[in-house]
Amino acid sequence: MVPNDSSAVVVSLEDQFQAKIDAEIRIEPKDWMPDAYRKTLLRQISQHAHSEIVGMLPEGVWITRAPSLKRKQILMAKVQDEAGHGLYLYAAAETLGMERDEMYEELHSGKAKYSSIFNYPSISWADVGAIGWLVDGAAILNQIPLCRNSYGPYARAMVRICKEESFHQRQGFEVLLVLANGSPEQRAMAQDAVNRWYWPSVMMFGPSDGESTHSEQSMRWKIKRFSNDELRQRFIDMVAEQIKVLGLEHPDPQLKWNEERGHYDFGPIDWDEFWNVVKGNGPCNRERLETRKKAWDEGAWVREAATAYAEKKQQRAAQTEKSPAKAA
Ligand code: BYC
Repeated sequence: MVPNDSSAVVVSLEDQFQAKIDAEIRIEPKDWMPDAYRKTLLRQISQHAHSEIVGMLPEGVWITRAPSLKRKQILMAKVQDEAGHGLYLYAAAETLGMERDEMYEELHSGKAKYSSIFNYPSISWADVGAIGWLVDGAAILNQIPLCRNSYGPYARAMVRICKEESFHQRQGFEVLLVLANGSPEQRAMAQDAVNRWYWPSVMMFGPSDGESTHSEQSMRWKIKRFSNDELRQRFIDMVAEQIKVLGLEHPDPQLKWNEERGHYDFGPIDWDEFWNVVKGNGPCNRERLETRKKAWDEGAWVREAATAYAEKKQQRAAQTEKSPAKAA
């Protein structure tokens, strides 16, 4: 029997959509997609874009205080890369039908989230090293699987982002390596930064699988390829080995290799701290949003000038088309 009610037609479209996902066929902007898929992607991609833009702030404050011209150049390039990542991601989110201004409005009003990690202060030069090594290191582990996510524009944006994150992690590690092998004060500074950034980086992967509201559906849609806890474990295993090269103490006294699991066991994660930061009560949440809003307000004249220039160019082009001889 041919289904004659519209809900049956939608169900069949959803089946076809899931079959495409299961066959690893990418979904492109003009393809049919369930509204919930579009909403989930918009939420995740816009949050990701906001994280890149807000993420420029903790390191950005060290550009003027970098210890040498070379360090300043490297840090400036890294922070600019993060701005670029934000722009690719906003562009990917726009393909799902939301205007960029609306996304900014959601960030500025506190409606949209961004990564919890950027609500911690960067109080010494060693923090630049710890952010590069730990935060970008966590980001790479989370983002490499995103290069294979089911939505074309998001997956393609992630390829370049991952290449750049890889350079970021190395520069952070190298900053810490120099400090860890420097004077006792420099070594202490490196240890202190690693102690402060380690647990917030472990939390970056999101709530544990049992508490993760979106994971199950996002894995079915192949937006996520691994669960929050799987990626977190990879990060813990990676850091446990790399910290040996730095010769610093591991911030988790309960960290222990588990032969049977083939992974490191680790101490308890302070989930109260995580949710407190996510809800807007971390050490720098208010400061970060105020800085972004101020940058938006103060940049109004640049947006107006760019719009006026684009209009003028369009008018000139239209005139040339109408009367080429006069325009020449
Ligand atoms: N912070 O169901 P769940 C960078 C929220 S920036 C805040 O597991 P999902 C860099 C989550 O949104 C890289 N909130 O969610 C830049 C959800 O709340 P809503 C940033 C978090 O989406 C500059 C609720 O908790 N990377 O690399 O399935 C300098 C339940 O969670 C967090 C990305 O954005 C958090 N950490 O999984 C240096 C990667 N975690 O939305 C470096 C893309 C969870 O229902 N995003 N929440 O209100 C993802 O991969 C996923 O969205 C997550 C969370 C793994 C983060």
